[in-house]
Amino acid sequence: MNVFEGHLGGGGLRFAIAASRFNGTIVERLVEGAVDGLRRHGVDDSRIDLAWAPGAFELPLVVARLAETGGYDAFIALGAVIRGATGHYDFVAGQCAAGIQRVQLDSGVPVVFGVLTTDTIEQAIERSGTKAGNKGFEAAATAIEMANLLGALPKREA
Ligand code: INI
Repeated sequence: MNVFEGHLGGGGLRFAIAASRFNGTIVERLVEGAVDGLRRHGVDDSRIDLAWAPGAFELPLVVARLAETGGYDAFIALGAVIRGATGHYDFVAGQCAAGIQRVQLDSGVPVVFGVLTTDTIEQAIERSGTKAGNKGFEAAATAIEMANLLGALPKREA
């Protein structure tokens, strides 16, 4: 039996984080968590790029453009879509998730969905470095695991 899995060593890998400025105080905490997660798994700072988009809706396009370069092993999309009083929520959250999935399937490069989708700002705060951990840190670990898993999976024969 052959078993394939991705280890959590990030040395030698290259990552880009795409983050959204909307709900920026929360997303900045997610970015800090993701960078901390990458560093603590052996990723050198020189191998981490960070791009800021206006909102979560724009994240898929930013990642798609970065993916065109062919220069990254995985992407981490970070944002915070908070239901609050806005009717925008379902459109922004749904299209962001669908777009990110599309980019990773089209590009063949992992794009981790580190976008908080919560009913309240309190729930978002809990997930960005307080009592429910930091989803940015978790996203970094997932990105490393997926990059290594794809590297380990069988390749198409030439
Ligand atoms: N963008 C977010 O990242 N989070 C939100 O909660 C949000 N809400 O609630 O509206 C939001 N809207 C902006 C959206 O992402 C786009 O930037 C905007 O619609 C322009 O395309």
